[in-house]
Amino acid sequence: GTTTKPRTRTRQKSDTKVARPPLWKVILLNDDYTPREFVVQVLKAVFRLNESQAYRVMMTAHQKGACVIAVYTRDVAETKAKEATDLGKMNGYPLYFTTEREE
Ligand code: NFA
Repeated sequence: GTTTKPRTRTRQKSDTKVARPPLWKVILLNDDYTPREFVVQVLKAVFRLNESQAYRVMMTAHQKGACVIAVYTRDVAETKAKEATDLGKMNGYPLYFTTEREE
């Protein structure tokens, strides 16, 4: 006879979960040689920080050894860390940015 197609229940809006990608921190490490003003310029150029944000991040790394700049998806975090580190290298400085997965 006539067959009917099994039908799963309509998904309710209340069942919907949006997947958020893991976030990665970009961290500025202190060193003894890179000029403070150069660090500030790199933070403004690569991470789009304004002058006061960049100055505070630079001084925190200077005083504490490291400072989280911002969080991004893994690809963006790794690309920005490399671009910023390369800007230091191109200018003869040991400036270093690393990435770390957020908990
Ligand atoms: N410590 C560096 C100096 O005294 C400045 C600096 C800050 C370098 C933050 C790297 C990161 N010139």
